[in-house]
Amino acid sequence: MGTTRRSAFIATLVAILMVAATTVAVAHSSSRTVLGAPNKAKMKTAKDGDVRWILPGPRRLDPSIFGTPDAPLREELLPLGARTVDADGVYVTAQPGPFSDTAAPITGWAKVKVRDVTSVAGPTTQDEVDAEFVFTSPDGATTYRVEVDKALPELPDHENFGGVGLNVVQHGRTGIGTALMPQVMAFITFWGKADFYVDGVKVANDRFVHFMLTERVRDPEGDYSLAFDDQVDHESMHAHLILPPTIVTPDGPQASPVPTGFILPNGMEQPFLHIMFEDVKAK
Ligand SMILES: [Cu+2]
Repeated sequence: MGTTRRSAFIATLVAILMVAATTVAVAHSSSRTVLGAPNKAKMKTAKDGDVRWILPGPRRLDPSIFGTPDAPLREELLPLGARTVDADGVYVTAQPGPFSDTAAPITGWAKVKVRDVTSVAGPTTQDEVDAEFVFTSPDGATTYRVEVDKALPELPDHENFGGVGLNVVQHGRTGIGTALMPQVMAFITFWGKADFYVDGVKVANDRFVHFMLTERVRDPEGDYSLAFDDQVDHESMHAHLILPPTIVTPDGPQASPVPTGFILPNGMEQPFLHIMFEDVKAK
């Protein structure tokens, strides 16, 4: 091979390698970003739509996930000590919580904008959340505002897609989020850190918040009970905002009741918020 031909050969080889490298880069720029990133989504509710406050109560246990009192399944998802049989013989959680069949109508609205860049949980995230939720207490006496502008890059107990996920299946037996919710398609989901206002006064800047726009798991035309896996309505959507009794700290999430000021019939202050928005538009 002459010098000229050898040079041409090497130049061609370099060109081929560069094209190959570029193709790989375009196809997927990093192992921790979603394909086609950034992916964006938006959701907003009607101004005077159907909004409901979930009251604490037992969660009926789906036999397809948890089995029956005589033949329990999946203790890793819910220990036997956290299960009981109620006065009517129904297999339920031993403690009341945010996944009950009881709700009260309230007023409110929400708007959510997200950017999904990071694909999986890790020490940092490029995911972005810009969300605002305003709603009243069941007696209408108190107005709450929840503002979220930070996605949590990772959680100690399960995968969170870097803070924002789009079109992901979660809950049920997926291991992502509580098994007390049925398995659902979440078109938008995020875990973030929120500022929390009560009657216009900022009372916290570190509340843990989880949001999902999902397939319907409660029927607003029916009794509004929480569906089992085989009852999820795959044809329509609604949105969930949940503030568990948890704050975000530099050492990770820690237990801390939400200062709702809402006193339950037993004299206790409700320590969480679980708000449902039924009239949603998304793109
Ligand atoms: Cu969820």
